[in-house]
Amino acid sequence: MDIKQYLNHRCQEVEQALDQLLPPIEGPLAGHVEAMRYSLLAGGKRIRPILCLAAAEALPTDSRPLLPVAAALECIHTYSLIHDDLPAMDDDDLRRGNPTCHKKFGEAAAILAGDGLLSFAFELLARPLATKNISAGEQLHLIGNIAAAIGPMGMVGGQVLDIEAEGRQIELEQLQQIHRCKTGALITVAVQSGAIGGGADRRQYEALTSYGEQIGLAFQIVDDLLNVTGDSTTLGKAAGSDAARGKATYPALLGLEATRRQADEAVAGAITALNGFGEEAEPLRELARYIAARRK
Ligand code: GRG
Repeated sequence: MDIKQYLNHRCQEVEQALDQLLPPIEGPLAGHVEAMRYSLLAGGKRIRPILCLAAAEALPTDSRPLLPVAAALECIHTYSLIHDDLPAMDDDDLRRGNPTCHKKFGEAAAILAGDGLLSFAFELLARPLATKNISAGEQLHLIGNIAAAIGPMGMVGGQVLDIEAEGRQIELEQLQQIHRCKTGALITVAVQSGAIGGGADRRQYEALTSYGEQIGLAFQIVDDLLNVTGDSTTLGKAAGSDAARGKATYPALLGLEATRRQADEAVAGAITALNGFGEEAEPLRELARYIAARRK
């Protein structure tokens, strides 16, 4: 299969859904909606929603009813980027090649755009899904899973640990915990959401969870590598990189060669986790390879 073609097609599907689902820019809240739409629709690889759809496809099932779930995952991801870019956090001027939300609309508007996207995501997740694969109880499980993955024990907790570790020497184990929470949890839950929405049985759910955990790890290791090699469009500006901010990274702790090896091992582990799946899981296998080979 041609992964670039697959990604383009899925990207368009997700962007169309986002555009249709988000409120229009009109009325007294036009400025607020504009700030949300500005950050959400300004590009991005859409990896998390695509992983959700590809996981459902692996089962195999019609993934289209899960588009609101996929859109919600991208709203959550974009909220995290808007807040991460704020002066109180990473203080970045550019995101996805454009001025960050606070640079364009001001700090208060950016905080509220992030809050708006986070809340809107849960509104989307609670809408009835147009599929018989998932009961109301399972949908509740899916929503609870996502809340846990992005909350104090997940993405937000990872961000707290990351900020606390700034400028300090930390061990590899602590770095792994930061990455597992800060970046890995949302990636893993994106795959799990596709699994639940696609009607996975327990064995399939566990296999897809293992896949998600390992590509989450590979994604962050590659992000660290891109920081060092300067290829990343999100963070690779030498002065703004994690290393320059005094944050620990895989290459700083392990060296470049061992870091690359860890990424390759995580991708191989992710692909092995899919052994029980057939050809329908090919997009997931290719996505794992793409995450390892990506240059931005
Ligand atoms: C502020 C609550 C809160 C959390 C922030 C995930 C996170 C925690 C911050 C993002 C900072 C960051 C850039 C982390 C490195 C890994 C990462 C998430 C990169 C950006 O994701 P991509 O590459 O970006 O999928 P695109 O633009 O393609 O969507």
